[in-house]
Amino acid sequence: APASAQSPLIDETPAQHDARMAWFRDARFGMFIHWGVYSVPAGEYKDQKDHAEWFLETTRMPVSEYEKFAAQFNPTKFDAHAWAALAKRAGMKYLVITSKHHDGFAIYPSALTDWCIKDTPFGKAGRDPLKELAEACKDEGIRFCTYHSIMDWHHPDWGIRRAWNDKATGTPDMDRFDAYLKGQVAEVVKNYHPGIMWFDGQWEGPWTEARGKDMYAYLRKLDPQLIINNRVGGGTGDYGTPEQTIPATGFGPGVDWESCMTLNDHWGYNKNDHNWKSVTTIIRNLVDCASKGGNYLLNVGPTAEGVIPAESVERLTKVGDWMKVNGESIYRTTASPFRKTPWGRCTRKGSTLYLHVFGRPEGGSLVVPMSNKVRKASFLADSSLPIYAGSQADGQHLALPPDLPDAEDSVIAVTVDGE
Ligand code: FUL
Repeated sequence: APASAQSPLIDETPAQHDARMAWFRDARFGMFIHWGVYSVPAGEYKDQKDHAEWFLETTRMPVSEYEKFAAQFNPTKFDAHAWAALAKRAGMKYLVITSKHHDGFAIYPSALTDWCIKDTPFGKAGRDPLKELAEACKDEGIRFCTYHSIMDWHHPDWGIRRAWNDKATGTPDMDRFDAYLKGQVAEVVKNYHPGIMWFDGQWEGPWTEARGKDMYAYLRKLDPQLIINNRVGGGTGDYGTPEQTIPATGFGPGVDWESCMTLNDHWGYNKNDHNWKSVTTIIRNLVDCASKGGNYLLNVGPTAEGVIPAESVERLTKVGDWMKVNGESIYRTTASPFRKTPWGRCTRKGSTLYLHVFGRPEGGSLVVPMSNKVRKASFLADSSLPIYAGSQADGQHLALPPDLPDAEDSVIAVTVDGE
């Protein structure tokens, strides 16, 4: 669903809207974290190996059984600073962690339910993952954000009661549920100050359009600077959220969006999933998003011990190496002035274009489809490499050296004449 360029629900001038969205637009790259009691079974149930954060729903385990995972959730290796530092090392500017997923379990001590970290050995030892991570993010200069599911398979008042919810009694009451959810997101906003409230699970019937609009307005009143994604319900929200895909041409001018994607094939930790994306794929996906005016939110699924899988760390570190050299072609950029080309992508910052060369064109001549003449062109990775530019009928031709500096994406900063 397209996000509205501007929320109709809150009095906000276009300038105020731009100011509120500014950090998000500048950031371009963030870390998604799916972490909860489902990390304990790590995807396995009986002889099945493909479960993850949907464990309760896909196994149909009785809620009373599922609740027992809480007693095993003791992430003694959790180091909030290491997580925030990894995001920073990767070149990410924000992170979004699940304060509650569809199973209803809150990863922070909620005053409104016992189905939360309070019920785990970790919580009983006085630890609060959200508090620790929010503080670590502040120290590392990473914007802290939260994902909070609307749908709740555990709560007795969620309007579609699962048959395997053997704990729930009475009749579901969505007004009561709405009040509970508002109470929880208010806890999160007041105690941890997220930059984004990333809603999800709004699609089930009992959550209406009216409730979505009301929730949006409620949260914006609580924190006027808060950014809310477009999964709050009612088609409202500040930005679009394509999932596991990058839109062919973006969302058009003035509409913000963010593609979220897994690093392997699951969001929550699955110990049998070894289908990791390559560093090249990750970098090119990030560039693809930026070239169309969007962000890339890349997921990690930590273990129940609190460890981000080594395969994720390894890849993110390598992406960070590329970002150290080429970050200026990503942060604070806007969409490419022209459609994607056979050789790669383009991002833009004022009169500077960044040409992202994924592959050296045959013959070594890069055609940039624009009439503006090239004033200056040089590789970010090695400014000593010569690039010869000339104007022809189909655009500007750049003659590239035989070897490009970067196998994943060699970036050429180009200054052009005119608008
Ligand atoms: C989906 C959820 O159902 C998945 O579990 C995951 O959180 C993804 C980001 O959004 O809609």
